Amino acid sequence: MTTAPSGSPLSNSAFLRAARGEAVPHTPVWFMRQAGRSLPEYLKVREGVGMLESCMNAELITEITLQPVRRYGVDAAIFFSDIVLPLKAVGVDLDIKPGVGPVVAHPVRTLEDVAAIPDLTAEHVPFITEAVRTLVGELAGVNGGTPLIGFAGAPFTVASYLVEGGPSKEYANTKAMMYGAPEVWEALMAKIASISAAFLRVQVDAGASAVQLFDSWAGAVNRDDYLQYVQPWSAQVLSSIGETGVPRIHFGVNSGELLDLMGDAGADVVGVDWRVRLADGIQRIGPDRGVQGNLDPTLVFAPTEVMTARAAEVIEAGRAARGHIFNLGHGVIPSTNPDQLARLTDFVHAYPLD
Ligand code: 1CP
Repeated sequence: MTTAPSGSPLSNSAFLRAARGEAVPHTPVWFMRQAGRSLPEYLKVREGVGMLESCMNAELITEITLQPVRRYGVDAAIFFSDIVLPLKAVGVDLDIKPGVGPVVAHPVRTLEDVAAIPDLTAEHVPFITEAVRTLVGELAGVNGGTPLIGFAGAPFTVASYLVEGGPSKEYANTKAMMYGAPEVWEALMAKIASISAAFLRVQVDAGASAVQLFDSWAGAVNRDDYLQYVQPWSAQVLSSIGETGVPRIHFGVNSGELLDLMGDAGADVVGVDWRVRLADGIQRIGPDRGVQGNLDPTLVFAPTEVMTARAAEVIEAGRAARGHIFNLGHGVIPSTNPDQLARLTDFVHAYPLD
């Protein structure tokens, strides 16, 4: 339990202040998937190194996590890893294929399949502890103290890869299990909740200042199904680190219909997808939680003045929230020009809040 002591420069960073709903000197900004993807310096260090291999190498994790912080001066670093890394670490046979994503060799369909997945302990991921510790030390000296965000995948989204065997559009097998084999579904969700909670705990114990739970594909279910089959397990993950006091961000794509429920799962800050007007998102989330988001990630391909005009609208709308962390409404698109993200960061930092 290593939350930054209150009053410390780190604890006073714009990112952590906004996450707690406190006044900020400028709107804090970071970008989902800012590490990796579009950066030439990332592509260079990844040459000849597989994705999972790089996620298990503390030196590479540290370097890749720091790259966007150096380049953009963003207000937070996101730990370089993947939502399926903890599964790999406990021995699930999977790979992350370039241009595809996570691919699971033997899709999970039965209680026996679930029972064969071990629980995660810190001993499975020593490279995570080492990388987080190094990063927290390095980031303390960056821009007066830059927080590190740890992350994990939420049970529904991780389950979708395990059950489908890879990326999916309809989540048909996942939802077939959810509706048709509730005992298998519960066992699987309980297993992933335990693994994701342990993965977050390792990162927080090593010094991460905040966490984000990615339920990227939760928007595939309606409100009633979310309440019955998804939310209890995400709530379990979020509450498991509640006592550490680190802010918890919860995000899903296409989650406009679920924003209040994702907040109720136990988030301090709810990430808003770019399809939702931020003002509407704030209404749905309510006054007790902060918001993160939500510029359309394709706006970086527009002329700079169009992008910044839209960013200004997002910042203005964000003022109505209990706290606003500027971000894109989903991850950085791989073909993004890093210079546009640099301009966007500078614009958000310079935008007057008085
Ligand atoms: O800034 C960062 O990039 C931090 C590291 C990070 C994060 C936070 C990676 C590295 N992945 C993630 C989270 C993640 N992984 C999510 C949630 C965020 C989101 O919605 O974008 C999801 C759904 C995944 C699964 C995943 N891993 C996909 C999506 C596949 C699909 O279903 O469409 C993909 C393409 C990956 C591979 C991956 N993860 C990360 C990188 C840099 C890559 C590319 C792999 C490569 O370079 O070979």
